[in-house]
Amino acid sequence: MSMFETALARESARYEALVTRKNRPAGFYNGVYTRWENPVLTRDHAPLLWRYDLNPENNPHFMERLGVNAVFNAGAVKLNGRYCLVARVEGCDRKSFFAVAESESPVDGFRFRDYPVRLPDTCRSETNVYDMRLTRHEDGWIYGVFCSERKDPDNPDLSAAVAEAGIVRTRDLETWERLPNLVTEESPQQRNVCLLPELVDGKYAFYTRPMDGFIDAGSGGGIGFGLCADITHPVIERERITSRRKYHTVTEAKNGAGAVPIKTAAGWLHIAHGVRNTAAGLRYVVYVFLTALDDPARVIAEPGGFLIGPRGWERCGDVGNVAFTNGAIADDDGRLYIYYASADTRLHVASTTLDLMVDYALHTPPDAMRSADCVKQRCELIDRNLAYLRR
Ligand code: M1P
Repeated sequence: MSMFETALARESARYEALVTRKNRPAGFYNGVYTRWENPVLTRDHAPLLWRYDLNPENNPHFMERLGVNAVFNAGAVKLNGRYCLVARVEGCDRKSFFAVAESESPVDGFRFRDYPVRLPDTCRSETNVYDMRLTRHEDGWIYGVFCSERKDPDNPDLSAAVAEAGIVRTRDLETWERLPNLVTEESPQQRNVCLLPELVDGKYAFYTRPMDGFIDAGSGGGIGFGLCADITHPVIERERITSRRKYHTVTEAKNGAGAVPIKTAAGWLHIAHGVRNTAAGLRYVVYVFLTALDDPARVIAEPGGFLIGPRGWERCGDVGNVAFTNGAIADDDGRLYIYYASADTRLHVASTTLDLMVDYALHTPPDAMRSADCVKQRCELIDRNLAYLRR
């Protein structure tokens, strides 16, 4: 066999072993969710087709021509009985794009389709796209809302950028119609925007994230909420703040929508992200809150602390100390799969149920906001436990 044939056979076998590898629960317990041992998507899940020139005449050394650096932050939806993830794939050239990976199982067996998503290219200055949230809307479309990023033309700083919410819609995750980017009249920048599956007062309802700049939330008070009458000319005139950023909590520096909110009998379940500053940089975690069914902007429960924080090797990667979600799938039987990425590098799954998440949301105490009050909160739990154990 030629060197080319040997390498192709070896890499093909390695790829098949990876995508057919069975997953199993990891040794982590908190009673709320199960972490699974293997990531569901990694850079190694990118098909050889995308990376190598498979013609030995062009590529006698079987060299990777277009490398993939990371596969992470995925929107999620169940379609035709299959678990579908629209992942953020980042090439070695730093540009991100979207690609659909699907499986019959929620926890393993994900394979990418042959081609990445060919997003309609409607704006020449758009440089990077990422983090699509998929909403199966009551109007019959599946919407994808994502970050559309371009260089800030008014700022000579090479890193100065402008983030907006791009919108596409599809019925099959194959053909995508692009709509104009969302305009939020009160906020110059937007990232982490997602669309509620139901109309509110006959309008399309978006969770937004008002920001002053590309990185800093600045005066943006937290996760916003706004209505738009016409999805084909999407304009939000006014944003109301839902889950607020607060001093000395997991959301102090920033927060943002995560998975598209899921309707439960107790309220809309939000699995969002919160950011704090540390001496080692920003730390991203996944946290939860519920909003009212009759007013999806009104928070009715917000457990203190985080649901998923980066643990063990999840802390390591391109952007360390990041746990981030933008997709979850709730099955008809109440099982829930939260797809979360670690360190902007790979995608994991955590499994739970809607009942467990509602119990978590309603019965986890809120943040007591001060060390002294947190100690009181913990001592009350210990008191109750000791009284119960000694009964
Ligand atoms: O690097 C961590 C995350 O940073 C951004 O989130 P935010 O806008 O809240 O800072 C996003 O770009 C996200 O993709 C990334 O995972």
